Amino acid sequence: MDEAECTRLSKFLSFVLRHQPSAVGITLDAAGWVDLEVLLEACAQHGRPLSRATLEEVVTTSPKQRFAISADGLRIRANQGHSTSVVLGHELAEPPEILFHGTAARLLPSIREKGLLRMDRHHVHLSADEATARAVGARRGPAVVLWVAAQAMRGAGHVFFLTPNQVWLTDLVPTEFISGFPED
Ligand code: HQG
Repeated sequence: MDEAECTRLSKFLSFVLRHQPSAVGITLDAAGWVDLEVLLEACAQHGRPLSRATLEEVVTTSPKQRFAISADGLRIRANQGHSTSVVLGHELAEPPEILFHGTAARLLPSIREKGLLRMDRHHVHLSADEATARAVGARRGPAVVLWVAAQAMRGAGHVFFLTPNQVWLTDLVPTEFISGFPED
C-alpha cells in the first residue's frame, strides 16, 4: 500500500471510529471498541472493502498511533479524538511541570479570555514536548506555543490523563495557568 492510500484509509477510519460509526452502520461500545470483523464487514458493505492485513498495516504504521487493536486481536478503537460519547479509560497520570499547547495566533484573544477549552473534542490536548505542540498548532497557520503550568493545575485539583500515544489530556486549562502569549 502506498503512503497516499494509507493516509486515505487512516482518515476514513478516523471518521468512522471517532465521529460517525453510523456512516458504515456500526456502533461502538462505551469504551469506543468495535469488533474487527464487524468493522471489516461493514466497510465492505459500504463500498470501502479492506482486508484485515491492510487494516493492521494502517494501525501499525500510523505515525501518531491513532488506533489500537485489543490485546486479543478481536477489537479496534481510536486512541483519542472522539466527538462521539465514549469513555476511553485513559490512565490518570502525574504530568510534568510544564506541558505545551500549539495553536493559531488568531485564536489567542479568545484563549486568553476563556482559557483552553476542549472545543469539539472530549479533552484539551497537550504535549510534553514543544516541537509536537508546534506541529499541532501549525495545522491552522502560523503556530504559537503556549505553556501550561500542569503541576500547578494538579495542585488546584485538575486531573490529567496520558494516552498510549503520549498525548496529555485534561478537561480545561483556566487562563491563569497559561503563559507564553506573545505579548507576555
Ligand atoms: C483551540 C490532531 C478559541 C485550540 C493534532 C485548537 C493533535 C480555542 C482548536 C490533536 C479555545 C481545537 C488535537 C478558546 C482551545 N477559544 N480557540 N477558548 N480553546 N482552542 O483539533 O489541540 O490528527 O480539536 O487551540 O495533531 O489543535 O486528530 O485540537 O487550535 O494531536 O490525530 O481550538 O488533533 O491529531 O482544535 O489538536 P482541535 P488540537 P489528529
